[in-house]
Amino acid sequence: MHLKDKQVSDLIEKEENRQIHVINLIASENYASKDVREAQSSFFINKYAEGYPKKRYYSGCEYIDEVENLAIERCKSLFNTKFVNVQPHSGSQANMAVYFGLLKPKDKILSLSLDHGGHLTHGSSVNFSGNLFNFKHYFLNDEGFLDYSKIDSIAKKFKPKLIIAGASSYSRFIDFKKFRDIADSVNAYLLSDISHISGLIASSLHPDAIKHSHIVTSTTHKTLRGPRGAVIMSDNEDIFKLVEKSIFPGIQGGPLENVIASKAISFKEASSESFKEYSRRVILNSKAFCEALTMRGFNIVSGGSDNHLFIVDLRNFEINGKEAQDILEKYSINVSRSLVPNDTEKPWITSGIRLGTPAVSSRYLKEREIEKIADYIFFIIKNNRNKFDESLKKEIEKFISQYPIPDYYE
Ligand code: DSN
Repeated sequence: MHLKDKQVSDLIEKEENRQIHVINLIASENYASKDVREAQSSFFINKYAEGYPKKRYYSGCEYIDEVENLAIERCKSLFNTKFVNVQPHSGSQANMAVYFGLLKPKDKILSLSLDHGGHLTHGSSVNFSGNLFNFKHYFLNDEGFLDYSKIDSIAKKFKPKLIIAGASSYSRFIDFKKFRDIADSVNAYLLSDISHISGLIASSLHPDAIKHSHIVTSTTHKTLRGPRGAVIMSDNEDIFKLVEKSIFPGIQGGPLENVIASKAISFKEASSESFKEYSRRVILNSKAFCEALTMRGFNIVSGGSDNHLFIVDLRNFEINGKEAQDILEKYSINVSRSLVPNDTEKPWITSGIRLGTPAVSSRYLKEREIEKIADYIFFIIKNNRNKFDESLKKEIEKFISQYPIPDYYE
């Protein structure tokens, strides 16, 4: 991309070059197609369209309405659901819209604890959610799995108005039906936040959430491989209407229609057979990665993965999550530090790292290459106190740049 503004143009070029030469294991990142990228820089960027299709506060919205309706219809068909809002700018705003639409400040919410894999917007004390609502958390059991009978007994005592199923660092299948049964037994709403796993659900490779939930939120840029943004889905019209009103006029102004155009493209891409094949590869790679790291002495929380990510508990390697993230970054491997269950380190430090396979699978890496990456990680972490090895960094960059970032996925 060449812009007239040379300073910005240079930075864009540098970032492209960085992405080409980095092994990206950040579980929440991916490579959107060229169509998804380019629709964001289209003329839709110029348009104000507060409101919804056919109910806008501005004139000139005929094509905006068409593109937003197209995104809605494609999303409905992809997830087999009745009502969709494609306007949330982010997963955080989608969750905020649900809380504000269905609850009052100080209402009780039950969710997964942050150090066991939850999310900031699921009640962290440093987030609006934890400040405005009364959260209680459930935890993983000692084996690193969700314990549904424990969640049920906490729900019975706490009597929340809303239960959140969903995580940002949980490597196992989530049984949304069991969550719904628990929610029904205490007369609570069930919000399923499928931000991480929505691409796998769309590919029918993870148990469904939509039909079991009152309301569902998801980002669009993780396993779904679309633009940065989010959607809200529901099969219940009354609940959906409350949440829709909460997005606009409740918390957002003008929708980003250029991003909505990109969302429409990504929903079509995700409904293809090749996307299903891609999702299958994501999971196979994640399982292969866990095995390869386990063989090299790493401890994986819960012992493995059913989805696109997993958490490595680094305590037996005597390195914390931040140190591991920093040293791997020096060798052009991107990971995210992660709390492990019952972590004694602060969230800025952590005792683990989260690894994910959505991005490397988009570059068509398979088990053999994953094993090689596991070797690199083992070698770098084991020798982290040694002198920096420039030739190893060059080798890693050469290795990953043999797998181009695709413009299109066939
Ligand atoms: N930042 C995202 C993640 O990495 O999981 C969640 O918001």
